Amino acid sequence: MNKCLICEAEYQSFVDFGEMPIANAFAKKEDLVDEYKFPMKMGFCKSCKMVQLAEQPERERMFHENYAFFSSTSNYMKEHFKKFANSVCELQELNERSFVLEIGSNDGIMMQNFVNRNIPCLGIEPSKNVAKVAREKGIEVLTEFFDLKLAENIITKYQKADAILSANVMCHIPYMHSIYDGVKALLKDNGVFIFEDPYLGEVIEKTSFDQIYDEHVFLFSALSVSHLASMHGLELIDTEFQITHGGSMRYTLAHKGAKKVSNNVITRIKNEMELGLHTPEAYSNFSDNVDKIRDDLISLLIELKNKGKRVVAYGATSKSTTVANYFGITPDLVECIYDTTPIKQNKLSPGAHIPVLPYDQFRQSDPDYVLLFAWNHATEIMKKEKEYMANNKHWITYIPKVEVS
Ligand code: DWN
Ligand code: SAH
Repeated sequence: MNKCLICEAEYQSFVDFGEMPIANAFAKKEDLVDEYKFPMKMGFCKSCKMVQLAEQPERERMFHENYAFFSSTSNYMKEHFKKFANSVCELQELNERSFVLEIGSNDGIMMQNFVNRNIPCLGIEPSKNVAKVAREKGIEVLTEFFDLKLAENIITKYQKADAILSANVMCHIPYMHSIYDGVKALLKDNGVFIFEDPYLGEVIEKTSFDQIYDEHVFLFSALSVSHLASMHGLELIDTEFQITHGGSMRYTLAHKGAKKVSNNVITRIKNEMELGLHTPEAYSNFSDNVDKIRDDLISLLIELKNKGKRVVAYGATSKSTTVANYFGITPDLVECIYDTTPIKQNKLSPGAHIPVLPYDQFRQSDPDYVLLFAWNHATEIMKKEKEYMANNKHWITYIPKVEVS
């Protein structure tokens, strides 16, 4: 039995991936001594409806001065965050006297849009290397972990916020009560807290099990977010589905009673209840569904190897650490992974030790098959590679099922 991070009730896990490495711990061969691993299991708390990791490595092991994920590697995501920022400007009628805060601002992909519009803003980003890139774009960043204590310091040194934003960060933080207390203290009376994260409903429906890795301690739903908000005098007032990261949800919260609750919150929760996301039954087949994808993909890779076909991978994602390690994909099945991120290149992938090579070499590699680890960017990547792949090469994808195209 595990103890819920939100309500402290006991709950059981529904999927067990065994020992997993840190998803972004790309390393040189000589540095691969005593690779850190932790037992990765995900469970569902019946009491507060939160889906969560039973155990998570300490935060400094994951977020530090060599953090390997830089948000601006996707042009689509740059556009996405520009639209996100514009929608906040409109919703809150922001101007030069407003104040916007982003929790987990990474390389400034979202904040740069506020800077461009002369709207005062502050990023919070504990990973120093990515924060440095944001600062070079003229964005003010505090290189600290956000929590209640930091929120109190920000109120003293700056001002309360018209909007607190966060994308793909809330689901990384186990100490949610300190975060929500901090947000509650920092928000102006009419302020909004808007965050988005991979959506539980999509993960269950598509069996996108690779959204589960060390950094992702929670998979949220409107059900679990509305409950958590109500524990802190906040209220879920809007939800909006996003296609990013394989299916995400944007949640808007405000002080309780301060703003009108949109009808779609009620519809969303009703829909989640119809899907049964509030009951253990919704999670009972998940593990078997993952194993079916594993069996199909491994059979395909072995068959291709036996036929003498060359398979490489595309995108050294955090998600691929779960896929490669749980499925047992080794370099004899997939030669290498091509990726545009310099800090990952010429290193080995965590646990599975597949070489990561600079993307520039992809076009000369001439493989027969390309396993798309960055499946969430399929539209952007497949468009970019259309001509090259037309030359008798095939994509392999595996969410929601194994497909060759
Ligand atoms: O939640 C998180 C999300 C926002 O980003 C973090 N915990 C970590 C990270 O997860 P991820 O590593 O699974 O994210 P992506 O965006 O799926 O990673 C894409 C990878 O593929 C990057 O390493 C960049 C690379 N890439 C590429 O080589 N060529 C990406 C694109 C779009 C490309 O064209
Ligand atoms: N918002 C970006 C980055 C997501 S990656 C995007 O959507 O692309 C997750 C980020 O959260 C990392 O940059 C990590 O350093 C940051 N992070 C983790 N814990 C945090 C905390 N307690 N406070 C602020 N940022 C945090």
